[in-house]
Amino acid sequence: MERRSFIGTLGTAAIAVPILGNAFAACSSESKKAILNGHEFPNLPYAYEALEPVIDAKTMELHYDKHHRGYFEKFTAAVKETGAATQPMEEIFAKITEYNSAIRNNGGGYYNHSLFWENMSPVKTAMSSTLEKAINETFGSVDEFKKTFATAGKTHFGSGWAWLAVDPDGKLFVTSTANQDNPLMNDAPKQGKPLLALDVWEHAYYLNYQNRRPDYVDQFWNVVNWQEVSRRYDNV
Ligand code: MN3
Repeated sequence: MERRSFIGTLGTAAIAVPILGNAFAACSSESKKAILNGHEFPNLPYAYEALEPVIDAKTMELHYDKHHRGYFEKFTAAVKETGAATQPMEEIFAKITEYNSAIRNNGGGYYNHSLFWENMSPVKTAMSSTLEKAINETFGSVDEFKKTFATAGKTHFGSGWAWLAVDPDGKLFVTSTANQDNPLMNDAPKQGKPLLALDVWEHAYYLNYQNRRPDYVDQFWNVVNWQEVSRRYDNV
C-alpha cells in the first residue's frame, strides 16, 4: 500500500466531507493491518459504508474482512519459507508460471483487492491532465474509454477482473483476466502495469445487484479514485 496516497485520500475526505471524516474515525480499520511472512494486509482506506449506495456496507465488510483477508492468509501461508516470502508482489507475478496455484490464486486475490480498494474513494477526484491526454489518444475520449472498460467488465465470462493498464511501451489498454489473475502475470493475455482494477466476481456485487452485473459496472464510475489512478500512471 502506498502510505502517501492513503493519507492524501483521508485528508481530502476530512476537509471536503466532514460527515465521512467522522465515519472514518468511527470505523478506523487501523487494527486490521497485519504483516505475515513479509507481506502486508492493508487497512481499508475508508469505512465499510463509505461507498454506499454504489457498494453497500455489508458487501464491503465481507469482501474486505473475509474474502480479501482469506486470500492474504492463504497466500502468506503458501509462501512461508519460500523465496516468495520476501519478494515484492510484482516480482512474484513476473514469474508466476514457476509457482503453484495456491500462490497464484491467493497472491492475485491478495494483491488485486489492495489495488481495488485504493482505486475507489467516497470523494470525487479528477484525473490528471497527463492521464486524460493518454486516454484521449488511446481511446478517442474518456467516454469511449469508459465504454470499452465497462464492456470488458460486463462481458467477462465468469469470475474475474477488468483492468486499465499500461504496456511496456507506455501505451494504455483495457483487458480482463480470469479468477484472480492480473496483467502483471507473465502468462497474462496482455501484460502491463495495472492502473484501474474492477472486481467482477459475484461476491463483489451480488447482495446489492443480484444478477445485474452491468448495473454494478455502470455505478462503479461514481466511486473511481482518479487521483490514485493518475498517480499510478505517473509512476509507470
Ligand atoms: Mn473480490
